[in-house]
Amino acid sequence: MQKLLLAMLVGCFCLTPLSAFGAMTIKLGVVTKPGSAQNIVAEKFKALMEARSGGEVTVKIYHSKSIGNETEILQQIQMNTVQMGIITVGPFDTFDPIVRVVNYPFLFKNNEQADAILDGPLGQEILTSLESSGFKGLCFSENGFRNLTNNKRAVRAPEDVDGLKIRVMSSALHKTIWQTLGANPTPMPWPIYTELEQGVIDGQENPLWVMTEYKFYEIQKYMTLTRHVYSPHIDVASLRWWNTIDAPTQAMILKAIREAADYQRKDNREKDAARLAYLKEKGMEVEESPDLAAFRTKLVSLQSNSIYSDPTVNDLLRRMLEATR
Ligand code: EAX
Repeated sequence: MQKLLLAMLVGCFCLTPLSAFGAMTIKLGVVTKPGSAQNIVAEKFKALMEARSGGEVTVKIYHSKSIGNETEILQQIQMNTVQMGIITVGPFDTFDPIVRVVNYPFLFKNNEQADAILDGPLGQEILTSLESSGFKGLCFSENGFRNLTNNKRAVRAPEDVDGLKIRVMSSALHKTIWQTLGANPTPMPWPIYTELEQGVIDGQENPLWVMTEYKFYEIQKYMTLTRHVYSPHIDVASLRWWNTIDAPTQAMILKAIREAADYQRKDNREKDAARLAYLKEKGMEVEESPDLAAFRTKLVSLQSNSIYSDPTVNDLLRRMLEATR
C-alpha cells in the first residue's frame, strides 16, 4: 500500500507540468539583429520574465539568423526545439494561409485601427487558427507599414514599378501583390543587403526602421511611402511546449509578452518621423505622396484571387474588410 502510494506520488510529480517556481529556459528566435523591432520585443520580454520569476525563468535570445531564417525558426518552434519567436507575419503564409488576411494591401487605415482589430476578436481568430499548425499565437507586435525602395527610378504610380525586380518575403500573397502591380517579385529570406548591393534585385519593401537599421540608404536611392501593407509580427510559442507548462506560468508569459508588444509598438511609432528625416539626410529621394488611389485600383481584384480561395480565409477577409472600411 505504502509502495503504491509512493509510486503514485512519484508519478504525479513526474507528470506535473513545469511550474512558475521551477527553473526553466525559454529559447527565443528572431531573424534580425539587436536594435531591430523583433529584438526590442524579445529583450523587453526577457527582462520582464526574468525579473518577475525571481530568476527562475531564463530567456535565451537567438538573433541575427544564428538559428536560421524565419521559416526555419518556425519549423523549430513547431518541433519545440525552440520555444518562442517574434516572427513577421509574411513567412507564416506557408504554414497557414489565414495570415494573408492581415497582410491584405491597404487594409488598415492607421495604427489605431490595426491595434483595435488585431488585439480584438478578429485578431484572436488568426492566433487561434495557428494552433492547427502547431503554434500558440500569443499576440501581435509590429514591424510596421511597409514602403517600397529601389535603385532604378523614382516611383510615384504603379506604372513606375513595371518590371522592377523586387525582393519579397516568403509569402504567396506578397508575390501576388507585386506581380499584380507589374513588378518582377523574387521571394528571398532575410537579410538581403548583399543582394541589393550586387543588384541581384532592384528593390525591396519594408518599414522605415529597416531602412535605417540595415543602412539601406547606402544602396537604395529611391523610397516611396506606399504603406501598402501593415506588417505585424506574431509573438508565437510552440504549442507542444505551451501544453506542458502550468496555468500560472502561461499567464505570466502572456502578460509579459503583451506588455513587451505594447512597449515595442509605441517605441517604433515614436521613432518614425526621425527615421524619415534621417533617410533624406542620408541622400534618399523620397516620394511622400504617391498615387495610392492608382495602386489600390490595380489591386482591387485581389480579394477574388485564388490565394484567398480557402473558405475560412475568404470569410475572415470579408469580415476584416467590413470592419476596416
Ligand atoms: O523585419 O523579411 C522581411 O522583409 C522582414 O520585414 C524583415 O525580417 C525585417
